[in-house]
Amino acid sequence: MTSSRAAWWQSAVVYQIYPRSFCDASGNGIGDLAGIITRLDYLQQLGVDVLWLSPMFPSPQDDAGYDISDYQDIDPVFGTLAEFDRLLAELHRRGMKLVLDLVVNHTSDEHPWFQQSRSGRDDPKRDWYWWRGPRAGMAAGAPGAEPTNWASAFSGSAWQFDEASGEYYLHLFSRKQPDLNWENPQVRAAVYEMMRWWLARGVDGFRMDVINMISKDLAAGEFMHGPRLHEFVAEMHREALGGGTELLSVGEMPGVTVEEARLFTDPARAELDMGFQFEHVALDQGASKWDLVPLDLRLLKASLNRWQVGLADVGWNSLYWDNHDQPRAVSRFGDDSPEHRRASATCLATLLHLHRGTPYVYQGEELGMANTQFLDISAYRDIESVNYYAEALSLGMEVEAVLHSMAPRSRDNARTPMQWDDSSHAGFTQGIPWLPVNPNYVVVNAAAAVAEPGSTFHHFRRLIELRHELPVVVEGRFELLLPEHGQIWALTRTLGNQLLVMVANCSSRPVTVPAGSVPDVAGARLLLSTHPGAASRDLQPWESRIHLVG
Ligand code: TEU
Repeated sequence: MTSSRAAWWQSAVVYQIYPRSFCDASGNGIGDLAGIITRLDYLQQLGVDVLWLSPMFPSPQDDAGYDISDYQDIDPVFGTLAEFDRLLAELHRRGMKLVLDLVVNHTSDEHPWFQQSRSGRDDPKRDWYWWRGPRAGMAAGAPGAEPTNWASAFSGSAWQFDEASGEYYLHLFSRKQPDLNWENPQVRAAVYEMMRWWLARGVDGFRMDVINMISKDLAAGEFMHGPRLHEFVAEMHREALGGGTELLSVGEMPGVTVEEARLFTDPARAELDMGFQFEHVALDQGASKWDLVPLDLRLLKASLNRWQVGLADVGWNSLYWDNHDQPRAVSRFGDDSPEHRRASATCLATLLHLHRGTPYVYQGEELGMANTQFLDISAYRDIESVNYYAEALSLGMEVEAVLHSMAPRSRDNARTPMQWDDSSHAGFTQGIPWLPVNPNYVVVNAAAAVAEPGSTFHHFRRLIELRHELPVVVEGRFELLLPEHGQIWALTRTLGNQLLVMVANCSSRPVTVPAGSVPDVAGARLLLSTHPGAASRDLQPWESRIHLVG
């Protein structure tokens, strides 16, 4: 129960399903909606409130479904609209909600809108996308004649030359993902109409893909946070979200600052409920995600603290380690060795879920699923990785060095099939999985975790219960303790006369909490711990404890 002040999604936990890799009922090796339906009791047992479904719309799958060719249907590989309706009904029957992935910064180049736009300079839909001629004084199609020097997130130029018209179209991601021109009111109206169509079908909100890219300023060289961004998002809220206060809207915003996030999530501005920021998932990289940099725990603590302080009085945080774009948290921020995998996965969950904001659990995170093994480039499927490999080799980098930097960062780490049990292919499919299952499935799987009371699964379940039971977890004022400690992550949450104290050893070495550095919890109620002996100041590797005082 939470006080009436808190919106329902502030005490909710969201579970992200990447449908391609969750559960395959058809036996074709690709996850599907029917497979998801068979696993809803598992999710209900975990206790999550909302399902965020990554795109299941018709798509050529150039970017694993984030290249949509029809916003109002289901790709046959995932099922049918009737199966979608059944999934939605089964979720609602269990008191759970469904949030769709809204990818409207761009469409697939196979979407009819783009097919028309590309058909000729005079087509009425030409201006639904960003078309520009060559740079002044250069021949169309000549090297370096692209309208701007923008690079695609998936390597190469962000401009694709179209021979037929002698113009270029913008694609911040793959060349099969042309950017929609949100300056055009017809584009915005079509998006809002589509959103209302899904809301009328009963969905409960949207996760908005790269929503901070929809306003661009080519003259200023800006493709993020353009001059009309808040205008567009506020208009979207009015036209497609303002209807129900029960709806959840979360915007994915690479590069967003705390100041910007305050504007987006200030309820008085009626824009978004919350946003995904990327500061903490960029601390272990240099010039690019492939430039590996050791992670200093103090920087990670300071980053999450900056967002806690920044949104303490207005707005709301999303809390995440993992999603379909990020490597597995236990491998990246924890220790995925057989000795420490479970404890570190549990420790990371404890400290994340005790921050102020809405936690997001990515499929398999509740099991401590880890990064997989890539032996060579043929093991990769993700366009971002495959394109990077080709680009790096074309620049003369050594194959071994490129594969070394790819293995821990590739998005494919998050896209290996969900590990259900220790049967073949981890019970994900009766066919051949589209991406091999992590070989550790024989030990790391849902069946074993659910059966074992002290498993990571049951720890996540207990963390979710605490959020549902204690307003101090949802609303309590956050304070980071021991900011400079290189192993201990300690924090308090305060609400009225209740003080919640969490300490965690974020290392694979024992550590002792410095005397007097955290509130005395002698006689306090131990809410959750991962190791016996929660009274001493000694913490075992990856040990976490939560006490409630008062
Ligand atoms: O991701 C946007 C984004 O910033 C990612 O490209 C991220 O920076 C990168 O994957 C880190 O490796 C969204 C979707 O989540 C992603 O799956 C899509 O590929 C992308 O937009 C284009 O739709």
